[in-house]
Amino acid sequence: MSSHEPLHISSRCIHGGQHPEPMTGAVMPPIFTSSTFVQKSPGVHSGFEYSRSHNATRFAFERCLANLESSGLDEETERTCGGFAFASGLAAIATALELLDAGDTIVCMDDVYGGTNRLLNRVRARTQALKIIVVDMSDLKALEQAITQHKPKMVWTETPSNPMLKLVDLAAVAALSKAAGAISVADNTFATPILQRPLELGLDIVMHSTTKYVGGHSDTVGGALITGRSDLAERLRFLQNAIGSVMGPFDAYLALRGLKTLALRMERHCQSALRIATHLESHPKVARVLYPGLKSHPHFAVAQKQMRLGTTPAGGGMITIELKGGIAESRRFLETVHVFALAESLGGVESLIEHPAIMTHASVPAEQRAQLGISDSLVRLSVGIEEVNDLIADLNRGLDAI
Ligand code: P1T
Repeated sequence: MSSHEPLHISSRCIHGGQHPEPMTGAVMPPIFTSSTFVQKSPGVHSGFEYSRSHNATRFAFERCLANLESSGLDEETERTCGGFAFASGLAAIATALELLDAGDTIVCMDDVYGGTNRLLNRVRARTQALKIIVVDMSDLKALEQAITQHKPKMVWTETPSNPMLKLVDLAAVAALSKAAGAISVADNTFATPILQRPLELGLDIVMHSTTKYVGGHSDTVGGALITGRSDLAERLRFLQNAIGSVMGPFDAYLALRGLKTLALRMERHCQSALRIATHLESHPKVARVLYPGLKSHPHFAVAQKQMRLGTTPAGGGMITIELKGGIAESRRFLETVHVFALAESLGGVESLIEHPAIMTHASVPAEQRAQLGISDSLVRLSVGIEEVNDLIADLNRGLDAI
């Protein structure tokens, strides 16, 4: 089913880029485990040679995600598909960075997943001599100035950002990058294509940790890149195969299965997160609530414009709070809650909670963490799809223990 058919996004989760399996008519693609494919004569084959390069289960997932992100390149022909699946989110990021040459400059959002920060500053600055300019892109003037001054080859953004949930105006990032001849990339892990589709706003590449909402069940690790530009699709297809950090067929099966319910899950994540954020905002033990769906969020206007469930603005499933107190209070709170599991990661059906300074963002230098506001009293919540009153009761119990 192609993107030319005017299906709603929730139907595209199920049908986007999908066709019955040609031999049996199976509605879901089988898990193709074969590492290699027989040839009639050297170089004469059915389009499938070797599973790193060609895997039909992975292709089905790549086409569906390409369709959801409005790539326009989601037909069942390997040459044109605009979706690429990797062994992890970081493997996807690492492959995207290979679009750059040694010594190039990248302008990067200041608040990004700790692993993204680590890969750029502690690996690629050394091995690829990348010059990394860090900017708070919620300030468009600062972004414009950085682009003018440093002439980057790539602009890397993340919105909502991890863990401070800052919002970046994607249409503005796309326009500024394009004018400067830079490739623009948006990490869309937190919003998912249900809430925001960066390619429709002019971005060149979308990145996902499919470990999170896309997979949705905390049972697979994966990543993806999606583009609507056929020149970049060709280069990414080459790099995906040449570097080889591909998603395996079992993970592709789980990720595709996860996509089927993405729209349904996001609706519930958003509803419950808004209820919880509103509740926490008036709780005496909570100093500050950051949630893009609350009027008090500093970038509420961008959220209203950019993140939507259908036509209704929506804030997503992630909430970051600052507790009153320090590390002792944070520990007591996190040790007491039990419906929220204390664990890294996010975006699964189960609610997760974590301490960014000690857990997901420990690899960010302390000075940069302090600048960003990643303090000892900061806690990040991934609101799952359990009954919301159970979640509120659990958080109340934790806050009572402080
Ligand atoms: O973990 P991996 O699949 O390699 O994805 C990395 C990644 C990239 N981008 C964002 C926005 C992410 O949140 C992540 C992974 N994040 C966590 C594990 C976390 O708990 O924040």
